[in-house]
Amino acid sequence: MDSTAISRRQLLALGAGAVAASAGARFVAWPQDAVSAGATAPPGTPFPLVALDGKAPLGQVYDQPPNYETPTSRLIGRRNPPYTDTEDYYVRYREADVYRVDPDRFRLRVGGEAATEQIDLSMADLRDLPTRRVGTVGACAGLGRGLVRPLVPGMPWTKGDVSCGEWTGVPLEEVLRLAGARPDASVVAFRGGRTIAAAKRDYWRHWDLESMNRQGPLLAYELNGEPLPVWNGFPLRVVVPGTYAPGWVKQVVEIDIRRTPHPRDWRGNAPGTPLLKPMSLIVEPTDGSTVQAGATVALRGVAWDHGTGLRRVDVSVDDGRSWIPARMERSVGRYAWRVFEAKVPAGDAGTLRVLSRAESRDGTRQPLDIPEEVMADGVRKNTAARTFAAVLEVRG
Ligand SMILES: Nc1nc2c(c(=O)[nH]1)N[C@H]1C(S)=C(S)[C@@H](COP(=O)(O)O)O[C@H]1N2
Ligand SMILES: [Mo]
Repeated sequence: MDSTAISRRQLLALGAGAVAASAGARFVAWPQDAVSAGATAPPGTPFPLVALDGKAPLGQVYDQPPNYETPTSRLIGRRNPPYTDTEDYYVRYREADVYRVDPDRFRLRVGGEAATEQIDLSMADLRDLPTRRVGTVGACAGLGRGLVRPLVPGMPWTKGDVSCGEWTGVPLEEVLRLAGARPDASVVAFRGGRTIAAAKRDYWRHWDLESMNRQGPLLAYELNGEPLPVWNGFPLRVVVPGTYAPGWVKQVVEIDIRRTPHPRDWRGNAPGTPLLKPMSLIVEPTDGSTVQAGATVALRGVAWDHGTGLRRVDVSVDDGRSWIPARMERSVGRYAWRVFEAKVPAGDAGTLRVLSRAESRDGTRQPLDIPEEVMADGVRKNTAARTFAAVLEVRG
């Protein structure tokens, strides 16, 4: 039995049966005969584990474009915990044909209406500039989308389009300064290296400069002390600590310094800085694990916010009627996730649903469900800030 095996019951508990059924032929169906003997804990993704070149096996949510989620069992890395190991860091692309850049010929163009110069920087130029190293959670706005009912359109991620990495690169302000950014520059837009063929347009993302600068943005060329994997943006990508990752443009080749919104921003929203909402995920035991009735279950998870700092994390085994405080490990950095631990009673045989809830120092709490207005206002919105239960099987 390979490590992807998971029972149909576990799959249904995760809601992935519906995902696979509704998602159409391009999604790889879960093998009918892949029945877990219960000997090993499931990896923590309902999708088949497939390795991209240079990456570890990840949950293949979609193949082309590559959308691969980190199994929950691997969110906390082994080499430098709590950071996710580089090869396990999730992969999300809109381009089917990922831009492979010759680093010696790569140039980053920087200029725009609110800059005095237009400059082209090589990787050697960028490496000569001052560096910044920062640990941060990177989270897709679609985190958990495939677990939301009713199902909403978009990649049906479960709990793995999120990771925590330590990034090294050039502070963005250094590059803006070299291009002579004017005092009235208010928007910065980034372009990814290749036109998205299916959409026939470039991946431009714009940010509000002032609020982005408060997060300490960088142009990163290393993840966890190693050159970026192609799949995570080699040779250069945008990283804005404490924010959702859609605007962390990978293979960034152009920066446009502006006074007005970029006309071709991918989403067409007003330029902003999408701060991470308080969030937590239980990573151990993984979904579908079996525990003994009457036993005490040791839980481990990760929790984060946009840099305010967490006040507490609590867990619940009664759908939020009562809460048990979790113990938090020390913070390794304001934007990194924190590991928490708690013990809960397994209770009687059946299904055990465990909730976790993070609260930041400013009093903001992770909601138990998606706020009404988000669901009402359209399905493509951010589904990422809510509670996703850990679903365990209690054996009598
Ligand atoms: N060039 C490019 N950059 C991109 C994207 C993309 O499709 N193309 N996707 C964005 C989205 S939606 C996310 S969530 C993050 C994912 O980063 P990762 O693949 O390194 O985890 O990259 C962002 N940067
Ligand atoms: Mo994303």
